[in-house]
Amino acid sequence: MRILLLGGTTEASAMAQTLAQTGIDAVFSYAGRTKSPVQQPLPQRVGGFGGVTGLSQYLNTQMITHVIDATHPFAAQMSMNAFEACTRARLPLIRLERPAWHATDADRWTHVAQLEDTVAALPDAPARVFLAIGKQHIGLFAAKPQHHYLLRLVDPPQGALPLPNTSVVIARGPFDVAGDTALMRAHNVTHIVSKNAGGSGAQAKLAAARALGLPVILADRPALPGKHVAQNPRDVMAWLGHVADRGV
Ligand code: 3Y8
Ligand code: NAP
Repeated sequence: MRILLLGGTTEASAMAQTLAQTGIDAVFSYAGRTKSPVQQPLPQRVGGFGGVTGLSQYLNTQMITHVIDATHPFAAQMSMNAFEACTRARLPLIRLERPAWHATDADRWTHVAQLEDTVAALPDAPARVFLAIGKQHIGLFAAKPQHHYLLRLVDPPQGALPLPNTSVVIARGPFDVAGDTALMRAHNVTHIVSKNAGGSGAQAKLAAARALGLPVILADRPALPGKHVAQNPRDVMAWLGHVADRGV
């Protein structure tokens, strides 16, 4: 058994710990989005594979027997490529994914179908918007330059930002409620934009918004292919054991 673990999330790091403890032959894969990703307890590779073709070649040359897709729920391209490559190679694939967040009565959430729709959900009158969505999609908000945007990024931005009126915070999660509440107060935030990432690493801002009575615009996650989905490393290990029994 030789496992490819597609990582980049808290769940992937927990999965890596479990695999390392069991001594199963596995390799951890990062996209290379950040300058210095967290070191994992497994051999790791960094960078894209080169689409489905590149991933298929990797699976073959590295003699991978199972793929665990523990990428972020919004890392849809990687998940689609993994599904396509594993289907072609007839390799077992499971997605390790955390449940979506659900509002309580105390929350002021507006759900939109996808990240691109969050812009239209912002008001026209100037506001102070906490864009807690990372770096890759902030260009969407150039359509509403009248707002002040608080950006939280993992690494300092290279070059000019696509928005005229910003404050930038460089921080890597997981985040806590006290920190996110203080951050929103310090920047007089009036609106929060977030992905429905689920999990614990990015949840603090929702609790902070609830405490401050602030509205949250939440993008639903994209639909992903594949029928095997687990919500914790233990279920993935059971699936591995099960699949191994069938001699797959
Ligand atoms: C490169 C690996 C671990 C994993 C930690 C989780 C928790 C902290 C919260 C906010 C939201 C956001 C962002 C976020 C969180 C965890 C997890 C998570 C959100 C690292 C990491 C990589 C990335 C990539 C990065 C994206 C960005 C998204 C920031 C490491 C730290 C906003 C997602 O600058 C960039 O280009 C950043 C790109 C993809 C989303 C985007 O579109 O910009 N994650 N995040 C992974 C790789 O190279 O393969 O550097 O150590 C991992 C984590 N980020 O092991 O504990 O599991 O979700 N990551 C979102 O949820 O909306 C921050 O600020 O409130
Ligand atoms: P994406 O849009 O789904 O993927 C874009 C391309 O990045 C993929 O086609 C692949 O390149 C490469 N890639 C993505 N994840 C990879 C991995 N784990 N190992 C190797 N290559 C990978 O992905 P993304 O949203 O940019 O996310 C990139 C990384 O950040 C992932 O590890 C993800 O788990 C992590 N992350 C993302 C978010 C988010 O909000 N999207 C949040 C937290 C963490 P090739 O086509 O060349 O193979």
